[in-house]
Amino acid sequence: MRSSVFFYPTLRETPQEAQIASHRLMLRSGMITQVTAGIYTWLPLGLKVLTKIANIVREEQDRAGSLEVLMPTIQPAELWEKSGRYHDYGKEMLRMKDRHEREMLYGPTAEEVITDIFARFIKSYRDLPKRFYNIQWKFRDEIRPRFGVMRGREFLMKDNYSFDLNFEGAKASYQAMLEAYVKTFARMDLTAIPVRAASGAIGGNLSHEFQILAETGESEIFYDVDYENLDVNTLTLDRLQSLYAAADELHDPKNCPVPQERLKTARGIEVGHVFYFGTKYSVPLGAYVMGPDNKQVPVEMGSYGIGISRLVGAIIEAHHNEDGIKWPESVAPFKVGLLNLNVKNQDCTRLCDDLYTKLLQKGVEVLYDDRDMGPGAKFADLDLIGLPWQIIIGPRSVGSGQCELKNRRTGEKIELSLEDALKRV
Ligand code: P5A
Repeated sequence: MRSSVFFYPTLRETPQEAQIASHRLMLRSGMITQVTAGIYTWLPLGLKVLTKIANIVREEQDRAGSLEVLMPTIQPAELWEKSGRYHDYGKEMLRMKDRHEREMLYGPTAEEVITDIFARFIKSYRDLPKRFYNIQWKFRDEIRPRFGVMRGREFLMKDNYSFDLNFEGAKASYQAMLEAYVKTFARMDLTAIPVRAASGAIGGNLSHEFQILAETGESEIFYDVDYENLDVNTLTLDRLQSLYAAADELHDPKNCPVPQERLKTARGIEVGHVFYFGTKYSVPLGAYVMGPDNKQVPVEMGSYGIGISRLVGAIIEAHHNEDGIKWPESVAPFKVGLLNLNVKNQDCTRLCDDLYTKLLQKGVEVLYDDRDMGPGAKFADLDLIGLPWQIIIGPRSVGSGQCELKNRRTGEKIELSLEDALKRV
């Protein structure tokens, strides 16, 4: 992609409303722009990252044996009246009426919709277990939308719903999701700590939040220092239950099982939340199956969320410096930034064009800064948007055949031949 064709309206000044780094950097790099409070347009650069994150989440959900569906954003109130949540949900739910005066809502989550689908199509224990997920926009009319995409009103969520015959099965589903989550976050260069959490509006009695440690995080968490040596790759539900880590609402200093000297407290960003809630939705919505003993039983359910749009902000909080973002390669909008220091110099431009073509032929995602601008502004933009690799070519490269390769993460710069640069990236 050529910068002259692309659209990423970068800002030099820090926008007034942005209080945390990720919000500032997303606005300054032209990834998003606000439409109204808590509602954003994803511009081309931001959308590329959002899509990459969604695809990693999708791959790991598929790998964990879940089936993707796409449920609507608009739901009928009727389903929520059955589960009893229509009145309980309160002002966070955006309600509306259609032309026939039927009450509708913009879905804040989809337990009711998916349970209804299950109830209509699945009748036998032989079809269990089943896990369905979708990646869809949700709306919650948050009192205080803030920090950009971190706490939006409209946000993109991956929500998965599991259906099992009994508690043992539901536990296995919960475990499968824990494993999928650990892998998903690791692929984005994030360490997410699973902590016990209150189940709130979703309900149930077993719930964990996945928290990314960050000073600007909205949640306070408490954990045993042993947690820091936890090998998340071999995480089991039993191990998790035996170790103490809790979200703020659940932490009780009087009954805390961890001695003071081992208890740590930190701030975190909740990027995922998993729930087991048994038959809370299956009973009122009629999701029963015929069991092996020929008796009808309500299915055991859980639901599992990941804040996909929030993750964009969380990754930036974890990976940036004062100059800009430092994208992990797996989610970077482009892998390489190719910077032409002097577009008026025809020989220099020929070298750049040639390398650009070769990179494209190799399937490397590259943003080629071919704009007629001073080098200072170009360097600043490239650091700001945070592509993992920068290749800098100037008039001096014409004689020497050398260019500069910079690793955005480490800041390391090396001089090397154009061919070697091509090989390296
Ligand atoms: C689990 C999936 C649920 O809604 N039902 C379906 C369950 N859980 S949750 O914890 O309420 O939300 C799941 C994740 O969505 C993100 N999230 C948000 N992201 C941005 N802005 C918001 N206002 C917002 N609210 C929730 C969080 O990452 C949360 O863990």
